[in-house]
Amino acid sequence: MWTQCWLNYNDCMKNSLSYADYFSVLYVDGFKLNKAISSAYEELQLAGEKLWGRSISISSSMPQRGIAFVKTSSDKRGEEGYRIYEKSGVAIVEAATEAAIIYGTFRLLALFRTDAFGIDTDITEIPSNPIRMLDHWDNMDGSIERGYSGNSFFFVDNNVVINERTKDYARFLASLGINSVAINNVNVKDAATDLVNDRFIDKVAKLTDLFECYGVKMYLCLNYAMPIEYEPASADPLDEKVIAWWKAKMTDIYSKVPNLGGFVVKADSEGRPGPFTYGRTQADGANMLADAIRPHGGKIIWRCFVYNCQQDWRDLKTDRARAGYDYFSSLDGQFADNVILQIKNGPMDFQPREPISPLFGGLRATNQMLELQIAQEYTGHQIDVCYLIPWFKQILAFETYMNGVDAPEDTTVAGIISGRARAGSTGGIVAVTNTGNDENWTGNDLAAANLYGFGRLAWNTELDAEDIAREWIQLTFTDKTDAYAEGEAYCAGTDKVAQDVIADILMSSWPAYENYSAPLGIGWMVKPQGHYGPSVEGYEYDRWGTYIRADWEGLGVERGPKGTGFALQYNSPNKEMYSDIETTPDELILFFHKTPYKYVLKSGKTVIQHIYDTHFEGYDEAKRMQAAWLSLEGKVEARAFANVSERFEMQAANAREWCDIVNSYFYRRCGINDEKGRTIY
Ligand code: GCV
Repeated sequence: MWTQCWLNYNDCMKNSLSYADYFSVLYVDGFKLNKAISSAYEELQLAGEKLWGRSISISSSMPQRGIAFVKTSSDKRGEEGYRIYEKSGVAIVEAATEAAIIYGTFRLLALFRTDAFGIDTDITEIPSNPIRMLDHWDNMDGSIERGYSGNSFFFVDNNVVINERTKDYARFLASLGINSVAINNVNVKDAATDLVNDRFIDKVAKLTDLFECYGVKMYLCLNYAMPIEYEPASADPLDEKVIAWWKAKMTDIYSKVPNLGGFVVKADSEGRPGPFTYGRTQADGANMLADAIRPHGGKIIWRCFVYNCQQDWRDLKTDRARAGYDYFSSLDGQFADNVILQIKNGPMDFQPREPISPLFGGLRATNQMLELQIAQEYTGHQIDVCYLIPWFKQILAFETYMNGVDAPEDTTVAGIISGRARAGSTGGIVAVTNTGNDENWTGNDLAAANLYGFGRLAWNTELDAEDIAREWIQLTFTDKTDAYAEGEAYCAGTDKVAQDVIADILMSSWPAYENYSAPLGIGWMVKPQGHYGPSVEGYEYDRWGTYIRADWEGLGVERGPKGTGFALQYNSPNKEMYSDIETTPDELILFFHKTPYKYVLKSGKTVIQHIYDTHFEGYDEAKRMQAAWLSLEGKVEARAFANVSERFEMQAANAREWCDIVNSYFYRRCGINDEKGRTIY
């Protein structure tokens, strides 16, 4: 079996008894009782039964007391927005589409469960982002690339699996208003190419239908090089035979899976073939597919993770950070309107901290999506706790100055991807997901806060990271344990002290991880390949373009005008800010500048003292968080307690390795003593 995460209707919220009466009848006005509407009804039945022992029947008219789904026009709230309000004893979810009704139903349940619904409730929700997506890197043999929570629940032994667990996953997505999911790895290999062939297409159709019943569009990752295996024997996007082949292929796919959202494509990246192979541009490749899919209403989500992964470490001029902008900025305005460029948050690769990709704000006439990673590839493998939502908030708030300093439009990253920055554009937000078939879905129980948090933030980028965490705690830790006698607080989710402890752990976790792993934006001091644990020079003499360039005098990559020039890819005034070491924010100084160990930061500390201090502090924080968690023994359900306790044990050991190895490495390099005289080896 598997857990229900934040849909844990094991509630011990006796104070919410007054809500029970809503769970008597459901009135459906203007919708047919099928697909997402019937899923929403089913969810109400499940929750009513489990929370209050009530069963709900269908009423043919507005009841005296109950719940109602009401269809309205899409004018005010768009296709996906909804209104939740109470009117004379009836809890009403009002929306234009079935998908919006199911999102609203889950929200209504969350309001009940957090005791936040009342006769004055009148909430209108409109999603911030058109596309709110999760990308799976699941392979068809069942493995997951960068997966830290078991194997795939979509694929086993080169086959597609559809079962109750798949349905529960769809419920999780709908409960957050996630409206898109790509189920297979962007590295499309082996059997995965056949997801669009007769071998698997029926199962793809079934899965797509299942997700549709939860308001979620399913996407597939596409093997761009596929026609090489067929009669065109080429993947040249300007070759007539290739064009005709893809047109026929899309027609065939959509005749069998008419509700498929479209395709995500990784091309010309890390060994994946692409248009460069034929001397064509990324726009040539994307537009060819976009043209073929256009008659069927699908989208092409084209990734910008294109760089040379065969770099010579001796080459000090080439800078991987530049690659995305160098390849894509000159193509601005050339992409078809059903193409969306998917851009990783940073110019490198999901490090604990990076600057924001200069493509945001560099592209002015192209649809863009922000790609984040909640799979904790570089942030602790879901062994270490690392609640990423505070980091994502910073990314979204970054001001790109796309239209100059005084532009009235919202030209933050959030503004660009939502479509607010440019009339007629579309976009969205996607995360590489952290789920697998582990009992608790996410390896570490606390990592589910990232899945929940991403979904909530994707829906509303204005939400506060700590509020999201607290809501997640309230909805998740609902098992009554022996620590709570009747009449007291009933479970960790409602116990203010326990809630504070968990919220504090989550909110402290990303800064702690950054402290013990990657100070001042340096990144990449991880063990190669696996990416868990320290190896300061693990990537230094390799081909990946991921160098720290440490010597006896200092460390960091010079990316200002006298170095690789990466800083110049930003709009003013960011360009000037990052070009000058004196104005570069401390937290990114080593990303942008080769900096002497004795350089004094804006904090007043030298670089080397900052390195020592943050590593000791990070390790101390890991131990403090561990002790805080252990104080919850008996208060959180035994399984979750054991799961997180075991992982904290590993996290403390990992933090110690990071602290001692990084500090010793730099001490040995520069010979400068720690001002506080702590043990460095
Ligand atoms: C799916 C990084 C990861 C790869 C991943 C790639 C990508 O390089 O380490 O595992 O491949 O990013 O985003 O395509």
